[in-house]
Amino acid sequence: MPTAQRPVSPMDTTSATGTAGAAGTAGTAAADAVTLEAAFDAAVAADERIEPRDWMPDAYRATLVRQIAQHAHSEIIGMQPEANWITRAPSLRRKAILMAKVQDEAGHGLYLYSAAETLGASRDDLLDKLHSGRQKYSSIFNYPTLTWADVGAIGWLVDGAAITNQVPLCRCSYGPYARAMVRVCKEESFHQRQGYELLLALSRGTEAQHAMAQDAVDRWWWPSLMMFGPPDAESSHSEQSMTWKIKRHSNDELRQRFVDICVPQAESLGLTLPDPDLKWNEERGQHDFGAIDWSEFWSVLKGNGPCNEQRMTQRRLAHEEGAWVRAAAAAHAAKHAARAAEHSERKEATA
Ligand code: FAQ
Repeated sequence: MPTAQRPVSPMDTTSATGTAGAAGTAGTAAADAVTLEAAFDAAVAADERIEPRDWMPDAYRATLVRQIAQHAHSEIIGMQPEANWITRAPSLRRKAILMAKVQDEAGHGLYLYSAAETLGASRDDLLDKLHSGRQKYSSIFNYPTLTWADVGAIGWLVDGAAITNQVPLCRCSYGPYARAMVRVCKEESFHQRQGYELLLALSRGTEAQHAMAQDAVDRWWWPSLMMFGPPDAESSHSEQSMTWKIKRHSNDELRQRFVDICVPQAESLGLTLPDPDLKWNEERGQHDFGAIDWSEFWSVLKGNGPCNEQRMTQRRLAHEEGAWVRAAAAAHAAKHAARAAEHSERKEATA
């Protein structure tokens, strides 16, 4: 059923069925809810996109706002670890690339906040929840960038993991999120390649440069695997999110896919992945890999990672320091709206 024929959002539910108007008994309201839910389920089952004007269950909306907000927060907090190296990039070329990449991450945050707004969320409220610790951002950004090689490891591994997770999100059932992901993935692909190329240059450089690249990979490998979220058995949202086709694959499936992609790439880089248990399993047609330290993951989520405090302090400061930009943009928009209104009034008067 095309989107246009589906029941529309809560504000318009009376027009959706034509029966729950002023008279609206409890019985008809319940019947309407069943109809609305059935239409939603049928659309999801048929792989159709749910659009902002469509009716959707409250829990579907809340799940999307939670995930999209967490994703948006990750993008803007994720600017910090790499921004740390912009002033110290070893060449103008590397500096230009890194600046473009960090700006892209800001842009991803903006697309994602806009996608959350289509669900009725307010950007101010989401940022407030981030700043007060009521919403999360990705665990990965609580690790420090100690050397220049970390910029390469983030590009190769962190952006690589992000792409593995986000390509299936291009088929997410919620239209605005899926469409935002298409552009984000194109940019992440550039990010992943620049990281790989940076690490390759270091790996093929002097002995000290090679060691620096290896050290960065050693530190970023396990946190990158944690990015995919807890094991399926401990993932509270996966089952429902997969039924709703928000998520298309489980956390463990995507993590396995990422490991299988990285192994040959590490070989080409001339670097080793820091896992003695990593080996090809002929029977499964996939790599076996060692146990992930989930206690570290949960501890980082609780705020005890190496950089949680620093990241949040910096984020709150950036928000405070940006207050004048938001005020100026709002004043500019108000001035334009007033001028446009004045213009159309004058046009009407002279017509
Ligand atoms: N970090 O039930 P599940 C990037 C939480 S973007 C922190 O499995 P779900 C680009 C989860 O929220 C990186 N928390 O959850 C870039 C839940 O807690 P809650 C961000 C995590 O949602 C590169 C609880 O654990 N990407 O890197 C994490 O079904 C370089 C139970 O988990 C996205 O956000 C974690 N890693 O699956 C930027 C992608 N994992 O909310 C700058 C979109 C789980 O109940 C530089 N998100 N939790 O309190 C997703 O695909 C999903 O949300 C998952 C988690 C897969 C992350």
